[in-house]
Amino acid sequence: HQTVYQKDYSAPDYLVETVELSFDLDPELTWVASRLKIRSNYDRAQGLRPLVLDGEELTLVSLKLDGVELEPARYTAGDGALTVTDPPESFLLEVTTQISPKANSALSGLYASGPMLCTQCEAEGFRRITYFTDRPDVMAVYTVILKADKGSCPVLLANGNLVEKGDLPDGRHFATWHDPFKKPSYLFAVVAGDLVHISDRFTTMSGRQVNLEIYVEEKNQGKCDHALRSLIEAMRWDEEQFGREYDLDTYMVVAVDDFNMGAMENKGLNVFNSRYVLASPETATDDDYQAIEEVIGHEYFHNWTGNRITCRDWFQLSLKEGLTIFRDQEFSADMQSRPVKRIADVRLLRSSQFPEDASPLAHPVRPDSYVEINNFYSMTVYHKGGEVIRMLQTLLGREAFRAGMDLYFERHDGQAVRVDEFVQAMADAGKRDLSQFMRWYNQSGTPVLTVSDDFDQASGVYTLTVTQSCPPTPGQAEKEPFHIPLSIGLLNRQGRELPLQLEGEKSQGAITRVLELRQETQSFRFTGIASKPVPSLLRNFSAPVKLVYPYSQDDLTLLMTSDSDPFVRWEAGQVQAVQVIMGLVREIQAGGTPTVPEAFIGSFGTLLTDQRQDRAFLAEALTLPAEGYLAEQMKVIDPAAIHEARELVRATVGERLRAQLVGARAACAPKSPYHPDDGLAGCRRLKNLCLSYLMAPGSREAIGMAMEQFKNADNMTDSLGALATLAGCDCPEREEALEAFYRKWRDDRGVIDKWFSLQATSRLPQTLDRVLELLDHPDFDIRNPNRVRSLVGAFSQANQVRFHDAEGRGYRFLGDQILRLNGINPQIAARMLTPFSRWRRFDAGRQELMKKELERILAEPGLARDVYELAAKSL
Ligand code: B3K
Ligand code: ZN
Repeated sequence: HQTVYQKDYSAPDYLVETVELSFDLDPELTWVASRLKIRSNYDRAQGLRPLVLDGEELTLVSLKLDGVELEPARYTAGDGALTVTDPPESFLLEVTTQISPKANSALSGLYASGPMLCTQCEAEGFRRITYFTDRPDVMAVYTVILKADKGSCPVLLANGNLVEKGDLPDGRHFATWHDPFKKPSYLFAVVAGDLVHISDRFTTMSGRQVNLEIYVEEKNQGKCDHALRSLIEAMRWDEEQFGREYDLDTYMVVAVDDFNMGAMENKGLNVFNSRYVLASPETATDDDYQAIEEVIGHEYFHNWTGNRITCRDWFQLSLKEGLTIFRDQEFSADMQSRPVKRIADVRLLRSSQFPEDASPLAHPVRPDSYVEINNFYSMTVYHKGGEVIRMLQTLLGREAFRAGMDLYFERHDGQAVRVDEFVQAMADAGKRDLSQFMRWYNQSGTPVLTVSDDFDQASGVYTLTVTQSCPPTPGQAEKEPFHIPLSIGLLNRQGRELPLQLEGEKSQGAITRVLELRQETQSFRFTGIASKPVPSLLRNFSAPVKLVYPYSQDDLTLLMTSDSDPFVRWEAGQVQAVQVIMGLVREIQAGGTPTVPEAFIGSFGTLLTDQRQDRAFLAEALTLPAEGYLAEQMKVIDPAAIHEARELVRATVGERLRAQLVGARAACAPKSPYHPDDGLAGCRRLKNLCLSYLMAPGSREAIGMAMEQFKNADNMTDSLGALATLAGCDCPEREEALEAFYRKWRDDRGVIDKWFSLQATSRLPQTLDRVLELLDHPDFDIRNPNRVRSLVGAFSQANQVRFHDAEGRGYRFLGDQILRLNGINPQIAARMLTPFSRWRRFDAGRQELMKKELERILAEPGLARDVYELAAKSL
């Protein structure tokens, strides 16, 4: 397997101007005829270069150059490429190939999903459809003719605008589509099948009418309203916030059941994993509704950040992904509670990206090399990439940031560019030197900020000293200092915010300021301070870093109750909880009898009964740090002790604060029937959180409450909230509820996915046995990525204590499944490998066992590139 390096980039030798594709669609055997207008893009005086087109899993039927069948001596086909040895300066190439959609279990290229055929081309799937220069800097105008059986495939869709459709002999029909915008091949899409659609219209800011259409299988017609509403919200938001207007007459979204990731932003024809489209109150939770809004927004925003301006090469992936993540985060923040959204995003970053950045798979936001590009659609490229954009906004201020965005669109519309062009637009608009800031794109690892302070009573000067460091990561032993925005405030002991005046400044300062760190160590002297303040650091999580400051319990309580920044208020509570749980872990490891400190129960109770706080925020504040996040705090991870300690806290809270929890739960009981947009999602979250605390000690009374909620729920949020607690409870009601749930929902794929994951994430000791049984369940399907994620993924990534079984049975299970998936769907197989990449963080016994699995995987003959790369780099 070959490594591709960023430094080896060179411009394409040949450009394709127009593409005409004709598909004779059939699940067993599809014919693809392509006509490419090609011209050279290099200095022919320096010697002639061959035309090399990418192609995989294709059967070549015929090949013509300027209308003449090409002699065998003038080309070679095979080994991933079609090479034409001596093409003229510009010419027409006609290639006919055959492909087999039904045999395509990798779900890349053209494949069958239920009653339809659909495509996935990013990153390199187009070459599995036809021979092409399958790289994002070759942009062309496409015309596509689709022909298929009219009975089984009444709907025929491709990018752009419908030009013509009509009937053909033998019960077949055709449709012709034309996309006027130049695009890279990865944005190409085709869908054909027996589908219905719901539609609406949107009038853009300049008064153009756009048809919005969502295509689904007929049985799902009633589950599209939320996706359609979200699309309209997203279109309006992008006009208002960024002045971006949609550019085609139609915007189509298709929901498919078999999909490797969340969704795909193909020009004018998004293809979505059905879990990010379909929703009804009975079948979707509040979280599902939110995720749909987010992903619909994300793919829509790509139309400008990704499609109109795309990436020059795949090393620049974060150019579109980091930026679009940032845009979808901002969109969601505007649609719901901004602080709660920020907290959720930070939770995700810390629980998934920080561990990646500390693992053998750590890579910069802009990687230097890859073996398989699909492995780099990572938390780092996406979510750390999003934080990098957010830091630019924090450094420049909202106004200059917006001006930078405008400048970027103005300069580069229609181009394939690098991250450098984006940052340059920001630097120019903000009149700033961002050269040091580029290190965020080129250096991997999570920086650590160590803060110390000093107060001088006599002069009234408070000094904050910040030291930055970054641990070594693969290929990067030493790091240069980053340019970091550190947003801070200062509170006096009464919880009042102090004006921040740096030494030498005349005017009175604001109460929040962004300090800019550029050196390894920097000091900031604040004047006019009467007594030693408590620093409120990293407000709104202004940079993706770890912060070290020796907060006392009193400091944390003050920040929790008084800080003006909601993120810092939340974080202070999390730091307190981490300290408490880690204390218990140490006691457990020492063989003692741990008890939860009174003070912690006390402050938990105060928060629980605090009427001033917004319910959604309260639910976040009362949620204990996840086992995975706690693991990050340990030098050598002890999954059993972490689980025991965290459960002890939950059970103690459940017992000691029973009355308050019952009260808070009752106060959140709905007074009207469920509606996803009723603004009560935070209330439901808090209610279900209270139930889970009440269930932690496992009392009969609590089980009764859970069963009652399960039976009477009029929506999936409440039903699943109750069922999740029951799935974790060793009681007869557990089977009863799981069984009833299954019988009720057996025909709904999305809900059955939830049923699989609930069981896979149960902390009960017999979970692995149950997971093994579920592998043989008639509804388990190793070819369906959602099902694999809901069982294999959920168990290995969201059930730390059971996956890390000390005997290694969890590891063996995962190793088996990865090897099974390797031959079916390499992308999904590779995704499942993540838990093994963290093997060095555990004790010697577990290390040995995980290493053995990685070695077993690497020894497999015919290992896919995707799996090989991750397994090899992990070892
Ligand atoms: N751009 C796609 C991801 C494609 C992943 C290819 N392995 C979805 C998105 O980020 O919007
Ligand atoms: Zn994206």
